[in-house]
Amino acid sequence: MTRTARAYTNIALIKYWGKKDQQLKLPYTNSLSLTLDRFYTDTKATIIDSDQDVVYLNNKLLDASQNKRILNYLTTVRKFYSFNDHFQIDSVNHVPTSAGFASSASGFSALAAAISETKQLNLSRRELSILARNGSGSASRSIYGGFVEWQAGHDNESSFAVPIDETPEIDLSLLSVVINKHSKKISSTVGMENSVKTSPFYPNWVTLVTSEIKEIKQAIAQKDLQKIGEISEHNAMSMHALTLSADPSFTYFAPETIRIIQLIQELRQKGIFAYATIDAGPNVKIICTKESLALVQEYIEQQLSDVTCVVANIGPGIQYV
Ligand code: 2P0
Repeated sequence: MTRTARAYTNIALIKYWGKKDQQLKLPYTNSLSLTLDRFYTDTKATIIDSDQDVVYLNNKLLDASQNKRILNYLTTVRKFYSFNDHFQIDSVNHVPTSAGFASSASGFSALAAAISETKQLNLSRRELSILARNGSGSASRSIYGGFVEWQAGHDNESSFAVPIDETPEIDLSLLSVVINKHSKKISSTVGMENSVKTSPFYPNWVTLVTSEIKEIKQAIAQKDLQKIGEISEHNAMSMHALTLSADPSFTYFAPETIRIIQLIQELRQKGIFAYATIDAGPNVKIICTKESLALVQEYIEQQLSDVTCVVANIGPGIQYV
């Protein structure tokens, strides 16, 4: 019987922001993430007697406009491994949009693993990471648990994630602060492309990431929480500086995003451990310790009424259930 693949989402501490190859999703820089335990996607692939794939997401059949990206991906996978089978994909997302995380990382990671399982491709985790990357860049990292580095590479075979520490004994929790009023967002694919093409600071970003990756890996090895927090926050702010300095300028920040950044600075002044990281959206993820978590959540909820807080801890790599 075919097993269902389960992949967890991840949060980048050193962000992936810019591709040198759009088709293969080869990034300009390495990136580094933490896999989370609360949010995951379960995906099963069944071979069907048809010349078309069908995709069910959360038990609903997707129509042509909704599943285009997944169908293109399945075509790519067939080409890679030279087979002609078509699939019924059953995917259930346990990444509620209300938790403020994108589901493409866990989604394409679970899909790559589900196809590998059904077709008995016997892929190594490195090969799975490559396959997942072709669906969505950040999915390459969700193959592994804990701290994970995606090595940029220079072609399809050399761009994959590697585990840094899959079960780190480190006192880190993540508080996702979701801003309930949302404006329409620019997809990360488009946002990063505009940043690469038009921000005068893009070459500096590449240099910065190279040094911050080295520094954060050292901090992880030394379990230096404060350093991990400082580097992560600086890296996230630098990524968002690329959007502001693009032409035309754009931002993922909402007014509440700035407010939360200020609150985090106030918390630090009070001696409470809290550092911000922000992806391609207005929500703020706060890196906390187990001790600071409740204090941080209480402070944020006191100051802001229309936000939802969700807690996640360090999570595992790909699993089969
Ligand atoms: C990251 N993000 O490292 C960065 C930080 C968002 C901000 O990876 O175009 O959905 O499918 O490769 O993986 C989101 O981008 O983009 C992302 P594609 P993806 O997590």
